[in-house]
Amino acid sequence: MSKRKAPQESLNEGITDFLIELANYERNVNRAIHKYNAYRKAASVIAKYPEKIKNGTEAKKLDGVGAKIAEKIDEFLTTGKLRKIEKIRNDDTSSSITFLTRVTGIGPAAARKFFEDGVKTLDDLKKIEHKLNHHQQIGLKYFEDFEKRIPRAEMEKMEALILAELETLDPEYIGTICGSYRRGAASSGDIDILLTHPDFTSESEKQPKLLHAVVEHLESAGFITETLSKGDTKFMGVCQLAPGEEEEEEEHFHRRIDIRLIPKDQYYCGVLYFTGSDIFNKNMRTHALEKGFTLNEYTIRPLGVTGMAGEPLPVDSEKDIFDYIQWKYREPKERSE
Ligand code: DCT
Ligand code: MG
Repeated sequence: MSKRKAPQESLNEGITDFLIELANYERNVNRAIHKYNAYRKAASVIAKYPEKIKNGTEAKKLDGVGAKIAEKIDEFLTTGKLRKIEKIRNDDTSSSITFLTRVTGIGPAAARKFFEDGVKTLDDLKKIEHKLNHHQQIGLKYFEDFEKRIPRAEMEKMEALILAELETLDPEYIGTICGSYRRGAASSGDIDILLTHPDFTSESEKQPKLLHAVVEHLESAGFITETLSKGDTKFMGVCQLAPGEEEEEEEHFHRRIDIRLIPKDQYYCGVLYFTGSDIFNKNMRTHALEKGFTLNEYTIRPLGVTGMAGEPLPVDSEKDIFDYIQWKYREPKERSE
């Protein structure tokens, strides 16, 4: 999961920017995930709105914008700022915790603990480097690189490299780069790869080798440079493309990469989930429930009259999942919400 979302470019950028700032504050400082979701949802629906919003009443007509957010929009539009945001920015606790959570490996809880121990800045972290775990140390080492979004052209090169390596290793591998890249985004925060192989199903034995072989292969190719964590089904690490041939080529920074090995029968539920967006996933799950199905990153299951989930339904494509819940298929590019 990437830490920094792409800024929302729209006619109402001022509004969406402050909503995203409030969302991050609720998640990182207050650990109020419902408020985080509410602000994200409002920002996303406003980003898609084709007109310049004139006041809170107009915004309130949109699904996901309630009275409190409408009030904030009015304050922002009349005064050009928001007192709540000013207060958050000037508050030492909030600004320090928000900053610390930008380091990969530091979540809201760890950030608060560091803050309480007087650790507030990058320099403070460097001084206590020996107290950080390996993931956090790498997060600190590549802090500047990980803050940068990955241009689509570079994502395309990495996709080509990864898929070519899979093909060499074993042509039976199936790999998909999911996340914002699959949704057609101009830039991505990280690389989210899903991997499967016909030999690996939810009925078969675990096959960590299928994942580890790919990781080792990408390491010897010089592409994967660091490991943050490596389990039987999930690898988290760092990668970097070799410098390009052409002189005017953009510099290649270190990037965050996650690789997940998924049983073949669960692959398309996984691809759907990890393509997102997170808001689209929530809406799709809600619709699935209305139609009597429970959907998660692994399976889709029918709900019985008692509300008990039945056996997983067979799935051979993303389209199958849309069909079960009687929803019109949406291409990845149409899944921002
Ligand atoms: N996801 C989700 N709910 C979350 C987090 C993630 O459903 N709370 C899913 C949807 C997107 C996918 O996982 C990958 O997560 P990110 O990398 O955080 O999102 P992204 O859309 O790829 O955005 P970015 O370009 O910032 O990486
Ligand atoms: Mg991503």
